[in-house]
Amino acid sequence: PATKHTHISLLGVPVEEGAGRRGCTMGPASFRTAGIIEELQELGIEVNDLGDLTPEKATDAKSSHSHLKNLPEVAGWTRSLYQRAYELANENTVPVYLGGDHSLSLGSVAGTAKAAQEAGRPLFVLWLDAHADFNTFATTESGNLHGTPLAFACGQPGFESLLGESLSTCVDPRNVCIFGLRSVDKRERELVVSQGVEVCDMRAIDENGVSTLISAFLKRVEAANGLLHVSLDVDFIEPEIAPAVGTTVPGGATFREAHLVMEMLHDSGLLSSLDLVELNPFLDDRGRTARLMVDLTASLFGRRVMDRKTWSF
Ligand code: Z70
Ligand code: MN
Ligand code: MN
Ligand code: MN
Repeated sequence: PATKHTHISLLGVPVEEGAGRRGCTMGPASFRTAGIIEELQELGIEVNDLGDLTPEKATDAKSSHSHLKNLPEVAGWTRSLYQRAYELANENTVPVYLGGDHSLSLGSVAGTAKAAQEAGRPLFVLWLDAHADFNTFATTESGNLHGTPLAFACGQPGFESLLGESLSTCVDPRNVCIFGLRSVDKRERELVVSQGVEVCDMRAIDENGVSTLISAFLKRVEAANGLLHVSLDVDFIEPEIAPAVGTTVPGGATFREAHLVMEMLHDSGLLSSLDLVELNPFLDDRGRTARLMVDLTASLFGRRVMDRKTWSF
């Protein structure tokens, strides 16, 4: 039985300092230009645009790992969003965080996890991404903090300077599913495996199809009475159809696979919060990636061609 998402809150998080190249700061504006508000309203949903977040100053954020890029800036965004996501998780709304690069999720997942813990429900995270984003300050080779949010959320050590304190609530790595993986660093891969994260790489998707894999994950969420945070990185999708992303990896999800994932998420009624990240409008081709991301979001919130019927052959 599909839950009616009758209220959505949009929050722009124009962070770009976590990525290796500039441009994601224009993401929230591009989502709005591509019609995200109107397309969701069209589905009968009440949409509240909260505008764009302002980052805190976090000049105290320092690390002995000197290759980390823009740590004080990313820490400022993280602290601001951590607080805001915590508040929104306690409201009767589905927050949609418009990125911004994937370092946005350092704040959105942590704040959501804190609220879930207080509500006495486990938080599940579906990470739709070509990458694992499970590097720590010690393992990152690039120093780009958008490669770290899942490790932070799952309580890996060494992130204290981000919040200025340790994370009080972590996500159980066994409740995380990385879906669409096709690029992972060596030490990052070891961490993902040792932490028991569920990984559906592209081979698993080719062999089983998205439907079987997503169903199995959603069943686990439902059985645990869990809350579900979905983090959609543009690079989950095949770059030929979604070029507006800094780190393209060939062999991504097709148009139809991506929509099917969204439709299944909608029908499950389990979604409680969403990140739309890594859209770099500076690299887009006449807005096509922004429009695709808006269309996928509409599928996630109930747009469909026909009402679903059960086939009996
Ligand atoms: C690599 C790193 C990454 C997104 C690239 C890549 C990480 N593992 N994440 N694009 N969204 O730099 O840590
Ligand atoms: Mn709902
Ligand atoms: Mn990512
Ligand atoms: Mn990625």
